[in-house]
Amino acid sequence: MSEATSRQRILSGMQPTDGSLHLGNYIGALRQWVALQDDFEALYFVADLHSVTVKHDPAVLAERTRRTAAQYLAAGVDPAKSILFVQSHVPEHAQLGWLMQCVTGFGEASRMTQFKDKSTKHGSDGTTVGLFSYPSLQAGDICLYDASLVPVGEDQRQHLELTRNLAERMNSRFGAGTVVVPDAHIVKGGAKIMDLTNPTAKMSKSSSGGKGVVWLMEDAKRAVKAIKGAVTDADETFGVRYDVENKPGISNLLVIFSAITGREIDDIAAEYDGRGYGYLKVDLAEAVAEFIRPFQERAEIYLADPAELDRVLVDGAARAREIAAPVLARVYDRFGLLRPASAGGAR
Ligand code: AQP
Repeated sequence: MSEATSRQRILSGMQPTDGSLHLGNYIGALRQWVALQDDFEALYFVADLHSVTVKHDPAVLAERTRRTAAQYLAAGVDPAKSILFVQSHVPEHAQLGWLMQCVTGFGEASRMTQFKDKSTKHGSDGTTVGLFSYPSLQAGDICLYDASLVPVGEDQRQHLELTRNLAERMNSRFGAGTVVVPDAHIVKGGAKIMDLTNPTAKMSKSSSGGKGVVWLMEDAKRAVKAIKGAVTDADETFGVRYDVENKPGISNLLVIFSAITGREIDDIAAEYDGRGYGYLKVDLAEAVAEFIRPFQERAEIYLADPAELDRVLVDGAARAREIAAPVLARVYDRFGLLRPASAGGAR
Protein backbone atom coordinates (compact mmCIF):
# COMPACT_ATOMS: atom_id res chain seq x y z
CA MET A 1 0.00 0.00 0.00
CA SER A 2 1.40 3.42 -0.89
CA GLU A 3 1.85 6.05 1.80
CA ALA A 4 -1.04 8.06 0.33
CA THR A 5 -3.52 5.22 0.44
CA SER A 6 -2.47 3.96 3.89
CA ARG A 7 -3.54 7.25 5.48
CA GLN A 8 -7.09 7.70 6.73
CA ARG A 9 -9.22 9.73 4.36
CA ILE A 10 -11.04 12.92 5.42
CA LEU A 11 -13.48 15.10 3.56
CA SER A 12 -15.17 18.43 4.21
CA GLY A 13 -16.73 21.33 2.33
CA MET A 14 -18.33 24.74 2.64
CA GLN A 15 -21.09 26.39 0.70
CA PRO A 16 -20.35 29.39 -1.55
CA THR A 17 -23.41 31.19 -0.19
CA ASP A 18 -21.50 34.45 0.14
CA GLY A 19 -18.44 36.11 -1.40
CA SER A 20 -16.74 35.75 1.96
CA LEU A 21 -16.40 33.08 4.60
CA HIS A 22 -16.62 34.21 8.21
CA LEU A 23 -14.57 33.71 11.33
CA GLY A 24 -16.82 30.82 12.46
CA ASN A 25 -16.15 28.93 9.22
CA TYR A 26 -12.43 29.52 9.73
CA ILE A 27 -12.17 28.64 13.41
CA GLY A 28 -14.70 25.79 13.39
CA ALA A 29 -13.58 24.10 10.19
CA LEU A 30 -11.04 25.64 7.81
CA ARG A 31 -8.29 25.95 10.43
CA GLN A 32 -8.66 22.23 11.17
CA TRP A 33 -8.55 21.33 7.49
CA VAL A 34 -5.13 22.92 7.19
CA ALA A 35 -3.83 21.16 10.31
CA LEU A 36 -5.17 17.77 9.20
CA GLN A 37 -3.85 17.74 5.63
CA ASP A 38 -0.38 16.62 6.77
CA ASP A 39 -1.61 13.46 8.47
CA PHE A 40 -4.63 12.49 6.39
CA GLU A 41 -5.50 12.01 2.77
CA ALA A 42 -7.67 15.12 2.62
CA LEU A 43 -10.40 16.13 0.18
CA TYR A 44 -11.86 19.63 0.48
CA PHE A 45 -14.58 20.87 -1.82
CA VAL A 46 -16.71 23.92 -2.52
CA ALA A 47 -20.26 22.73 -1.93
CA ASP A 48 -21.95 24.57 -4.78
CA LEU A 49 -24.73 22.00 -5.18
CA HIS A 50 -25.68 22.60 -1.55
CA SER A 51 -25.72 26.36 -2.01
CA VAL A 52 -28.53 26.19 -4.59
CA THR A 53 -30.92 24.56 -2.10
CA VAL A 54 -31.88 28.11 -1.12
CA LYS A 55 -32.70 30.89 -3.58
CA HIS A 56 -29.47 32.04 -5.17
CA ASP A 57 -28.31 34.53 -7.78
CA PRO A 58 -26.90 32.65 -10.82
CA ALA A 59 -24.98 35.76 -11.84
CA VAL A 60 -22.73 35.55 -8.78
CA LEU A 61 -22.51 31.85 -7.99
CA ALA A 62 -19.48 31.11 -10.19
CA GLU A 63 -17.60 34.07 -8.73
CA ARG A 64 -18.49 33.02 -5.17
CA THR A 65 -17.35 29.49 -5.92
CA ARG A 66 -13.94 30.77 -7.01
CA ARG A 67 -13.77 33.14 -4.03
CA THR A 68 -14.51 30.28 -1.63
CA ALA A 69 -11.76 28.16 -3.19
CA ALA A 70 -9.35 31.12 -3.00
CA GLN A 71 -10.09 31.45 0.70
CA TYR A 72 -9.35 27.77 1.28
CA LEU A 73 -5.96 28.35 -0.38
CA ALA A 74 -5.37 31.58 1.56
CA ALA A 75 -6.01 29.71 4.80
CA GLY A 76 -3.30 27.22 3.88
CA VAL A 77 -5.06 24.37 2.08
CA ASP A 78 -2.26 23.10 -0.13
CA PRO A 79 -3.22 21.41 -3.43
CA ALA A 80 0.03 19.45 -3.25
CA LYS A 81 -1.21 17.84 -0.03
CA SER A 82 -4.99 17.95 -0.39
CA ILE A 83 -7.47 17.41 -3.19
CA LEU A 84 -9.33 20.69 -3.71
CA PHE A 85 -12.34 20.69 -6.01
CA VAL A 86 -15.82 21.97 -6.79
CA GLN A 87 -18.67 19.60 -5.93
CA SER A 88 -20.56 20.00 -9.23
CA HIS A 89 -17.40 19.08 -11.17
CA VAL A 90 -17.74 15.55 -9.80
CA PRO A 91 -21.15 14.30 -11.01
CA GLU A 92 -20.91 11.23 -8.77
CA HIS A 93 -21.97 13.49 -5.84
CA ALA A 94 -25.45 13.93 -7.26
CA GLN A 95 -25.62 10.25 -8.22
CA LEU A 96 -24.78 8.87 -4.78
CA GLY A 97 -26.81 11.67 -3.19
CA TRP A 98 -29.89 10.30 -4.96
CA LEU A 99 -29.33 6.79 -3.58
CA MET A 100 -28.85 8.31 -0.12
CA GLN A 101 -32.19 10.11 -0.47
CA CYS A 102 -33.75 6.75 -1.28
CA VAL A 103 -32.67 5.29 2.06
CA THR A 104 -33.52 8.41 4.10
CA GLY A 105 -36.78 8.34 6.03
CA PHE A 106 -39.08 11.33 5.67
CA GLY A 107 -39.33 11.54 9.46
CA GLU A 108 -35.60 11.58 10.11
CA ALA A 109 -35.04 14.26 7.44
CA SER A 110 -37.82 16.32 9.04
CA ARG A 111 -36.02 16.25 12.38
CA MET A 112 -32.90 18.05 11.15
CA THR A 113 -32.69 21.28 13.12
CA GLN A 114 -30.91 23.17 10.31
CA PHE A 115 -33.82 22.33 8.02
CA LYS A 116 -36.30 23.48 10.65
CA ASP A 117 -34.39 26.75 11.18
CA LYS A 118 -33.83 27.50 7.50
CA SER A 119 -37.34 26.52 6.41
CA THR A 120 -38.76 28.81 9.09
CA LYS A 121 -36.54 31.61 7.79
CA HIS A 122 -37.35 31.08 4.10
CA GLY A 123 -41.07 30.34 4.55
CA SER A 124 -42.98 27.67 2.68
CA ASP A 125 -42.55 29.35 -0.73
CA GLY A 126 -38.77 29.58 -0.31
CA THR A 127 -38.30 26.11 1.14
CA THR A 128 -37.31 23.62 -1.53
CA VAL A 129 -37.25 19.84 -1.63
CA GLY A 130 -33.50 20.27 -2.13
CA LEU A 131 -33.18 22.04 1.22
CA PHE A 132 -35.10 19.20 2.83
CA SER A 133 -32.90 16.48 1.35
CA TYR A 134 -29.59 18.36 1.61
CA PRO A 135 -28.37 16.20 4.55
CA SER A 136 -28.80 13.11 2.30
CA LEU A 137 -26.68 14.75 -0.41
CA GLN A 138 -24.15 15.53 2.31
CA ALA A 139 -24.15 11.85 3.36
CA GLY A 140 -23.46 10.99 -0.28
CA ASP A 141 -20.59 13.52 -0.40
CA ILE A 142 -18.91 11.79 2.51
CA CYS A 143 -19.56 8.17 1.56
CA LEU A 144 -18.46 8.79 -2.03
CA TYR A 145 -14.83 8.86 -0.88
CA ASP A 146 -14.95 6.15 1.81
CA ALA A 147 -14.04 9.01 4.17
CA SER A 148 -13.57 7.93 7.76
CA LEU A 149 -13.40 11.39 9.35
CA VAL A 150 -15.25 14.63 8.66
CA PRO A 151 -13.84 17.82 10.23
CA VAL A 152 -16.81 20.14 10.88
CA GLY A 153 -18.16 22.60 13.43
CA GLU A 154 -20.61 21.63 16.17
CA ASP A 155 -23.60 22.72 14.03
CA GLN A 156 -22.97 19.78 11.69
CA ARG A 157 -23.01 17.11 14.43
CA GLN A 158 -26.64 16.13 13.76
CA HIS A 159 -26.02 15.81 10.01
CA LEU A 160 -23.00 13.61 10.67
CA GLU A 161 -25.11 11.43 12.94
CA LEU A 162 -27.64 11.09 10.10
CA THR A 163 -24.83 10.16 7.70
CA ARG A 164 -23.70 7.43 10.09
CA ASN A 165 -27.26 6.09 10.36
CA LEU A 166 -27.71 6.09 6.57
CA ALA A 167 -24.35 4.39 6.04
CA GLU A 168 -25.17 1.70 8.59
CA ARG A 169 -28.57 1.22 6.96
CA MET A 170 -26.95 0.80 3.54
CA ASN A 171 -24.52 -1.75 4.93
CA SER A 172 -27.28 -3.70 6.62
CA ARG A 173 -29.56 -3.70 3.54
CA PHE A 174 -26.98 -4.11 0.78
CA GLY A 175 -24.15 -5.92 2.55
CA ALA A 176 -21.23 -5.02 4.81
CA GLY A 177 -18.76 -2.72 3.11
CA THR A 178 -21.26 -1.04 0.79
CA VAL A 179 -20.07 2.26 2.30
CA VAL A 180 -17.69 3.34 5.06
CA VAL A 181 -19.34 4.64 8.24
CA PRO A 182 -17.62 7.96 9.03
CA ASP A 183 -16.96 9.78 12.31
CA ALA A 184 -17.28 13.50 12.94
CA HIS A 185 -14.07 15.31 13.88
CA ILE A 186 -15.22 18.30 15.90
CA VAL A 187 -12.61 20.74 17.14
CA LYS A 188 -12.35 21.15 20.93
CA GLY A 189 -12.10 24.96 21.11
CA GLY A 190 -14.14 27.07 18.70
CA ALA A 191 -16.55 24.46 17.37
CA LYS A 192 -19.33 27.00 17.60
CA ILE A 193 -18.45 30.67 17.21
CA MET A 194 -21.38 32.84 18.13
CA ASP A 195 -22.81 35.97 16.52
CA LEU A 196 -21.20 39.05 18.09
CA THR A 197 -24.51 40.87 18.47
CA ASN A 198 -26.39 37.79 19.66
CA PRO A 199 -24.02 35.42 21.44
CA THR A 200 -26.69 32.77 21.83
CA ALA A 201 -26.96 32.30 18.02
CA LYS A 202 -24.18 30.89 15.84
CA MET A 203 -22.24 33.19 13.57
CA SER A 204 -23.65 32.40 10.15
CA LYS A 205 -23.32 33.57 6.54
CA SER A 206 -27.05 33.99 6.34
CA SER A 207 -27.59 35.65 9.73
CA SER A 208 -29.93 38.57 9.36
CA GLY A 209 -28.16 41.89 8.98
CA GLY A 210 -24.72 40.33 9.42
CA LYS A 211 -23.64 42.96 11.98
CA GLY A 212 -22.41 40.30 14.36
CA VAL A 213 -20.38 38.48 11.71
CA VAL A 214 -16.65 38.91 11.08
CA TRP A 215 -16.13 38.39 7.36
CA LEU A 216 -12.73 37.18 6.24
CA MET A 217 -12.85 39.14 2.97
CA GLU A 218 -14.22 42.46 4.18
CA ASP A 219 -12.22 45.52 5.13
CA ALA A 220 -10.41 44.80 8.39
CA LYS A 221 -11.75 48.12 9.72
CA ARG A 222 -15.22 46.62 9.63
CA ALA A 223 -14.05 43.60 11.62
CA VAL A 224 -12.52 45.93 14.21
CA LYS A 225 -15.83 47.79 14.44
CA ALA A 226 -17.80 44.55 14.77
CA ILE A 227 -15.61 43.28 17.60
CA LYS A 228 -15.59 46.59 19.43
CA GLY A 229 -19.38 46.61 19.15
CA ALA A 230 -19.78 43.03 20.39
CA VAL A 231 -22.53 42.52 22.95
CA THR A 232 -20.97 41.75 26.30
CA ASP A 233 -22.55 40.65 29.53
CA ALA A 234 -24.04 42.69 32.35
CA ASP A 235 -21.53 42.30 35.14
CA GLU A 236 -20.46 45.23 37.27
CA THR A 237 -17.14 43.59 38.15
CA PHE A 238 -16.14 43.42 34.47
CA GLY A 239 -15.22 39.83 35.23
CA VAL A 240 -13.47 38.25 32.30
CA ARG A 241 -13.87 34.49 32.54
CA TYR A 242 -14.98 31.61 30.38
CA ASP A 243 -18.55 30.92 31.50
CA VAL A 244 -20.81 30.21 28.53
CA GLU A 245 -24.01 30.10 30.55
CA ASN A 246 -23.62 33.35 32.47
CA LYS A 247 -21.23 35.24 30.20
CA PRO A 248 -21.88 34.05 26.62
CA GLY A 249 -20.59 37.24 24.99
CA ILE A 250 -17.26 37.37 26.83
CA SER A 251 -16.82 33.60 26.49
CA ASN A 252 -17.26 33.89 22.71
CA LEU A 253 -14.66 36.66 22.52
CA LEU A 254 -12.24 34.56 24.60
CA VAL A 255 -12.68 31.58 22.28
CA ILE A 256 -12.02 33.75 19.21
CA PHE A 257 -9.00 35.37 20.89
CA SER A 258 -7.56 31.97 21.78
CA ALA A 259 -8.16 30.49 18.32
CA ILE A 260 -6.59 33.45 16.51
CA THR A 261 -3.54 33.87 18.75
CA GLY A 262 -2.97 30.28 19.91
CA ARG A 263 -2.99 31.47 23.54
CA GLU A 264 -4.81 29.57 26.29
CA ILE A 265 -8.24 30.92 27.24
CA ASP A 266 -7.34 30.97 30.96
CA ASP A 267 -4.23 33.07 30.32
CA ILE A 268 -6.19 35.60 28.28
CA ALA A 269 -8.96 35.76 30.90
CA ALA A 270 -6.41 36.28 33.69
CA GLU A 271 -4.79 39.14 31.75
CA TYR A 272 -8.04 41.10 31.27
CA ASP A 273 -10.02 40.14 34.38
CA GLY A 274 -11.10 43.25 36.29
CA ARG A 275 -9.68 45.68 33.69
CA GLY A 276 -12.91 46.22 31.78
CA TYR A 277 -14.23 44.64 28.64
CA GLY A 278 -13.01 47.49 26.45
CA TYR A 279 -9.35 46.47 26.77
CA LEU A 280 -10.16 42.92 25.77
CA LYS A 281 -12.15 44.07 22.76
CA VAL A 282 -9.51 46.52 21.53
CA ASP A 283 -6.73 43.93 21.68
CA LEU A 284 -8.88 41.20 20.14
CA ALA A 285 -9.95 43.55 17.35
CA GLU A 286 -6.30 44.26 16.58
CA ALA A 287 -5.41 40.54 16.61
CA VAL A 288 -8.28 39.75 14.23
CA ALA A 289 -7.32 42.62 11.91
CA GLU A 290 -3.73 41.34 11.86
CA PHE A 291 -5.01 37.92 10.90
CA ILE A 292 -7.45 39.16 8.25
CA ARG A 293 -5.16 41.53 6.32
CA PRO A 294 -2.55 38.99 5.15
CA PHE A 295 -5.31 36.42 4.66
CA GLN A 296 -7.02 38.75 2.19
CA GLU A 297 -3.77 39.54 0.43
CA ARG A 298 -3.16 35.83 -0.17
CA ALA A 299 -6.74 35.28 -1.37
CA GLU A 300 -6.47 38.24 -3.76
CA ILE A 301 -3.35 36.75 -5.35
CA TYR A 302 -5.33 33.61 -6.25
CA LEU A 303 -8.31 35.67 -7.43
CA ALA A 304 -6.09 37.78 -9.66
CA ASP A 305 -5.25 34.66 -11.68
CA PRO A 306 -8.54 32.84 -12.30
CA ALA A 307 -6.99 30.63 -14.99
CA GLU A 308 -4.52 29.21 -12.47
CA LEU A 309 -7.25 28.85 -9.86
CA ASP A 310 -9.40 26.97 -12.37
CA ARG A 311 -6.45 24.74 -13.25
CA VAL A 312 -6.10 23.78 -9.57
CA LEU A 313 -9.83 23.00 -9.41
CA VAL A 314 -9.83 20.99 -12.66
CA ASP A 315 -6.89 18.95 -11.41
CA GLY A 316 -8.60 18.44 -8.04
CA ALA A 317 -11.84 17.26 -9.68
CA ALA A 318 -9.94 14.74 -11.82
CA ARG A 319 -8.20 13.33 -8.73
CA ALA A 320 -11.47 13.28 -6.80
CA ARG A 321 -13.23 11.38 -9.60
CA GLU A 322 -10.52 8.71 -9.56
CA ILE A 323 -11.62 7.90 -6.02
CA ALA A 324 -15.34 8.56 -6.47
CA ALA A 325 -16.06 6.56 -9.64
CA PRO A 326 -15.14 3.10 -8.27
CA VAL A 327 -16.94 3.80 -4.98
CA LEU A 328 -20.10 4.79 -6.87
CA ALA A 329 -19.80 1.69 -9.10
CA ARG A 330 -19.55 -0.48 -5.99
CA VAL A 331 -22.68 1.07 -4.46
CA TYR A 332 -24.59 0.83 -7.78
CA ASP A 333 -23.69 -2.86 -7.95
CA ARG A 334 -24.84 -3.43 -4.38
CA PHE A 335 -28.13 -1.68 -5.17
CA GLY A 336 -28.57 -4.07 -8.10
CA LEU A 337 -28.57 -1.39 -10.78
CA LEU A 338 -27.83 -2.81 -14.22
CA ARG A 339 -24.30 -2.02 -15.33
CA PRO A 340 -24.10 -0.29 -18.70
CA ALA A 341 -22.84 -2.53 -21.50
CA SER A 342 -19.75 -0.31 -21.77
CA ALA A 343 -18.82 -1.36 -18.22
CA GLY A 344 -19.23 -5.07 -18.73
CA GLY A 345 -23.03 -5.32 -18.89
CA ALA A 346 -25.23 -7.44 -16.64
CA ARG A 347 -23.67 -9.07 -13.64
N1 AQP B 1 -20.42 29.76 13.79
C1 AQP B 1 -19.68 28.71 13.49
N2 AQP B 1 -18.76 28.24 14.36
C2 AQP B 1 -17.99 27.16 14.05
N3 AQP B 1 -18.07 26.50 12.88
C3 AQP B 1 -18.96 26.93 11.96
N4 AQP B 1 -19.29 26.53 10.73
C4 AQP B 1 -20.26 27.32 10.23
N5 AQP B 1 -20.60 28.26 11.13
C5 AQP B 1 -19.81 28.06 12.22
C6 AQP B 1 -18.66 25.41 10.05
O1 AQP B 1 -18.24 25.89 8.78
C7 AQP B 1 -18.36 24.84 7.82
C8 AQP B 1 -19.04 25.39 6.59
O2 AQP B 1 -20.40 25.44 6.68
P1 AQP B 1 -21.29 25.70 5.39
O3 AQP B 1 -20.78 26.81 4.58
O4 AQP B 1 -21.50 24.44 4.66
O5 AQP B 1 -22.66 26.10 5.96
P2 AQP B 1 -23.13 26.38 7.36
O6 AQP B 1 -22.65 25.42 8.37
O7 AQP B 1 -24.58 26.44 7.27
O8 AQP B 1 -22.43 27.77 7.60
P3 AQP B 1 -23.12 29.12 7.68
O9 AQP B 1 -22.11 30.16 7.81
O10 AQP B 1 -24.15 29.06 8.74
O11 AQP B 1 -23.75 29.27 6.25
P4 AQP B 1 -25.23 29.51 5.80
O12 AQP B 1 -25.69 30.70 6.56
O13 AQP B 1 -25.11 29.72 4.34
O14 AQP B 1 -25.99 28.28 6.16
C9 AQP B 1 -19.06 23.68 8.50
O15 AQP B 1 -18.09 22.73 8.88
C10 AQP B 1 -19.65 24.30 9.74
O16 AQP B 1 -19.72 23.39 10.82
